[in-house]
Amino acid sequence: MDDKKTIFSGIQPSGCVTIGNYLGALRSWKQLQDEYNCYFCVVDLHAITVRQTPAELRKRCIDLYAQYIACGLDPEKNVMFFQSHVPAHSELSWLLTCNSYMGEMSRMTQFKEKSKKAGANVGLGLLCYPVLMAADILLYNTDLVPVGADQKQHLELARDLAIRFNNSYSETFTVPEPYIPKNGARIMSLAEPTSKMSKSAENQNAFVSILDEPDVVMKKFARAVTDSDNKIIHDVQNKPGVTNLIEIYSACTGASIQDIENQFLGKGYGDFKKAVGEAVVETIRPIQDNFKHIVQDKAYIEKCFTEGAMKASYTANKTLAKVQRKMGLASRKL
Ligand code: AQP
Repeated sequence: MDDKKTIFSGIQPSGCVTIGNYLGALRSWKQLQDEYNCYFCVVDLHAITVRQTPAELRKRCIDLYAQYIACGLDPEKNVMFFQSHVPAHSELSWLLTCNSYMGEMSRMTQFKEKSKKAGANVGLGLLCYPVLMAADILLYNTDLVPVGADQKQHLELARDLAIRFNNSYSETFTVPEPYIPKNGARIMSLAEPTSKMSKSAENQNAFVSILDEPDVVMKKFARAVTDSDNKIIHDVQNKPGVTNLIEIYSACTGASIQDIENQFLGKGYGDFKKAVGEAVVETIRPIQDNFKHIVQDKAYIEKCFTEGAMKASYTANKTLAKVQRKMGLASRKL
């Protein structure tokens, strides 16, 4: 193997990729693929921590894989696969679960938030999900994990589990570091701009998917929640809606915040929302064109994810065997 560092990242097939996932994650992954050994996974086992409709999930998994390719990730350069096709993820997850504590799991902010929404019957998967995420990362001797602010706590847990295991059973895992992309934006909901944009939001106007038609994109931006003072100024505390639109515009056009404020000085929200919508439409247009072609070629997608799973399994099984041996399980002879 070469001396490139290893990166692991993934997206849940819990909906169509949003401009949040794209501008915050996928776009920067594309820039990493020449410099690093990258594992890009469709984390389907994470999506089932909340109940899914099977036929819809199956379609979303394939579509998400095609969206990875459409966004510029190259299956030849990267190892791209479905998490459930590499059983070592589930197996290592159990071994790590046996080295995890209830206290640390129930303290996770995302668990607290998602379990509130789940009501009386909180699924165990929601609690254990960060251990599965740790397994995803640790199987590949990952050096760096590109994460948004929302995932930092889970990465910290992966680091803790790696260090705990290394201390208990001798040096085994690489302890991963967070990778903060240079131009990674955090995109907020268009309906509730103090919460992040999520692909599984119930309100369809809260997010823009990378496959939304131009007229849908324009309508969603026209309806985006702002405020009443009609000034295009970046102010997270007092003007979260307008600030979010400025950041989206900046992420799509490359213009600085200062330049955007100057450009729209004296203009109203109507003009600005139209400009943001148009910038987003132009950003996602080439992805949509690519997607339309790729998604039709089922045989190509299948070949890519099968080869990806084979490559991933090779490294993952080596790590898993090491962990099983160190924990005292009898060597597998098949
Ligand atoms: N709004 C966002 N802004 C910037 N980055 C974001 N990411 C997600 N939302 C934003 C980044 O996308 C990657 C994959 O996320 P994920 O699908 O694994 O889970 P998530 O973070 O929970 O994304 P969603 O869209 O909010 O999914 P649901 O609705 O299922 O919970 C991560 O790198 C994340 O930081």
